[in-house]
Amino acid sequence: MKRVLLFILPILIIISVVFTVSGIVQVRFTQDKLMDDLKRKAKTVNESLELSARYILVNNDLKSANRLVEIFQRKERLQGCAIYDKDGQILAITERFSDWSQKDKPYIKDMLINKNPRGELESFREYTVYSYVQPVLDDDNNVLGLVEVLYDTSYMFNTLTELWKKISVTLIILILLITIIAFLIQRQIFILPVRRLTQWFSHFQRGETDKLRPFKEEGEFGKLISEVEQVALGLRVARKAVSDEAHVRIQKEEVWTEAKLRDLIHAKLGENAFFVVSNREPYLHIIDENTGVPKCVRPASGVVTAIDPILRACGGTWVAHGSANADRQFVNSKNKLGVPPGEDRYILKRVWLTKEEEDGYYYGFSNEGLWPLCHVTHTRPIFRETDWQMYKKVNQKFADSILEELPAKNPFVFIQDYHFTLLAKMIKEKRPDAIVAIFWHIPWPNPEVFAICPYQHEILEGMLACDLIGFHLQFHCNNFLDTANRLVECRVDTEKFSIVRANKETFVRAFPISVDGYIGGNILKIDPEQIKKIRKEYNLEDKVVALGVDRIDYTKGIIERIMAIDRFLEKYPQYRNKFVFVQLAAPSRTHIKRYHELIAEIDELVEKKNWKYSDGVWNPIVYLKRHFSPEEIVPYYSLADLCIVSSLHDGMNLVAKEYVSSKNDLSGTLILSRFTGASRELTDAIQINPYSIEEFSDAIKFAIEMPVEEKRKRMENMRNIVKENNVYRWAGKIITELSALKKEAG
Ligand code: ADQ
Repeated sequence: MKRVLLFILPILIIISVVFTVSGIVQVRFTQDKLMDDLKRKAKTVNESLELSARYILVNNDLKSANRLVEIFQRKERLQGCAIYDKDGQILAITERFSDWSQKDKPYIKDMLINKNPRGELESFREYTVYSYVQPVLDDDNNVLGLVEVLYDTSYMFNTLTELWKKISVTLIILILLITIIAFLIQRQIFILPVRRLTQWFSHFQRGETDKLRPFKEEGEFGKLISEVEQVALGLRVARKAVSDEAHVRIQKEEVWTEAKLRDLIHAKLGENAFFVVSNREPYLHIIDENTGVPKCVRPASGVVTAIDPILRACGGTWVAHGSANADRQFVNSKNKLGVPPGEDRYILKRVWLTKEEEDGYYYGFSNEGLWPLCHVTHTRPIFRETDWQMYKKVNQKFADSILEELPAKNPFVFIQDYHFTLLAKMIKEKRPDAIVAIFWHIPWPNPEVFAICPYQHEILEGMLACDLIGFHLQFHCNNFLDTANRLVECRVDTEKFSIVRANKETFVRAFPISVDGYIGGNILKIDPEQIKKIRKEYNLEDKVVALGVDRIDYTKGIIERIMAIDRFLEKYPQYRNKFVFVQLAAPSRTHIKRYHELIAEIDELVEKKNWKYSDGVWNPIVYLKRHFSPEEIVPYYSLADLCIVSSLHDGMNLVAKEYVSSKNDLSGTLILSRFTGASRELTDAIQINPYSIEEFSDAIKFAIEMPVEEKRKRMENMRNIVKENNVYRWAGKIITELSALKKEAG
């Protein structure tokens, strides 16, 4: 539209200028012509009056003078006439024109002397009149008097106004016609072919290759189309080749690597990459408070830590909430961008939410309702009807955004977490052919606890639209099966570990998540200078360093950790001045009251304990409350003699696995809460009950004093487990399971 206007605007301006100029000329010409006519007519009338006037003036016949002016005023358009005597005094004048006698008329005096006729426009009352005056002479050429005729000129003004109107109407019609014709032409030669090309490309993108018809266009546009067709053909051939090669390679490789996962996805999912949906986006664009320049940040989130390497490996599209303040600056017209920035390994599609939507769906229902419901940490879940309505609305918004992207064949949608329990159903309603899986990153409670939720049926119904539901632990799978069995009408098959409801079978499986096991990988190129710098900055030289790395969340047991450290220093004073606990803590969900209170509670506790033990130089706790990039966290893992993970309840806990992965030199000890999913795999960690402060504080002493050989042995065992069960294996198992479902469905 804008482009058409840009094109036709100069044409319209030129036409309007030409029309206006020619209009002015035409009006001038008409005006002159009308004036000439009037002058001629006035002169003729005046001449015909002259004879009678001479008689009247010679005889000074006032009565005849009055009759004469009366007769003439009835003539067409003659407004009036007047007869003057030889002194310039009016003898007779048309009655409705009697005011004329009061008008100052200097030309009368002049005319009595110079005896020349005169025709001019004169203003009278609110009009303009044409006055033609002629002297009446006797035979000796002496002035007997004057005769003046007066014409109303308003008809001329009306005629010229009419003319302007006609010119303007013609101009408007012309402008309209040109605009309509320009639109029609541009639609025919530009919009329609571009629309066809866009549709053609969108079918190609969605893999609807049977709908692709070659189309012919002439000229430059035809050349463009032919180039696009060549690129598309090249892409299809390349995709097919990649998929075939992947099939071959996958048979050969044994250990799960990024490359093996990539091959598996290409081989199993065919031409179309897969779709991931989560609330948290893997890359945020945030305006730096100090510089005012936007920067890209990876959020502190277990889901992001796990899923990002998978999409980096295999490409695809990740749909997530665009929540950061500079996010809109970096997307294209379809709200997409290539990530990681500069590498463009996969597509991130951002979904925008209003403040109200984010408040109800994310802070409200997801994090004040479902999060505490699923974590047994004695924080009361809050369910508000308004939050639930927003949660449904946002699930629908995401469903619409995903449906727009789904290819014609083989769509695989992999949903992340408790924010999207209704999404599978919404997607399946429109695309029953799509294979949909959800991974539940947090624990699933027992049926009695879940039954608290007022929306339990809708949530279960929404989740049971999935083909596959994944949990970290078999224990959570069992809880889910029990919950479905008790709360909805369904058949639970304990052999196949599936749930059948309304003829739809949903498989439930445990897939313990992990990290990318960057054991020996690039990220671990640690700069010893960096470690030295940190030690110096926080006075860690010659100290035993314990580390905690968490989002600030009441499930992570940060308060219990500080209490245990306090007890440890109380019980074992020999460690005072020799032990420092460093806590990296990223504030999260800060709009929720409970989180707000927790942040204040931790601040106060750290302050109190440091005050209790500090000798002026040494502080037992270094509390670094901010977000760290993965590269910034690695040196801390590296220098820490022990890492403390004390979650009160945690689906898995990736910090434990990250710490183990980073310990290339087999140093370090892991203290791990029994209530984390990770504790099932990392049995060589020192396992604790974080609620038992006594046991916890003893575990710290035990970890420090453990013989080096035992530490190395335990670390080696844990590293082998994490190396083998890395996140590529996790994703590989899910993809294999999904593609088996696809075969069954197909
Ligand atoms: P989270 O509750 O987010 O994940 P977790 O698994 O511990 O918890 O992962 C946290 C991630 O954030 C880690 O990668 C860690 O390095 C990072 N992180 C922690 N503190 C940080 C800081 N201060 N700055 C920057 N990054 C920081 C949810 C579930 C878990 C489950 C994961 C994955 O609650 O149980 O393990 O999903 O499924």
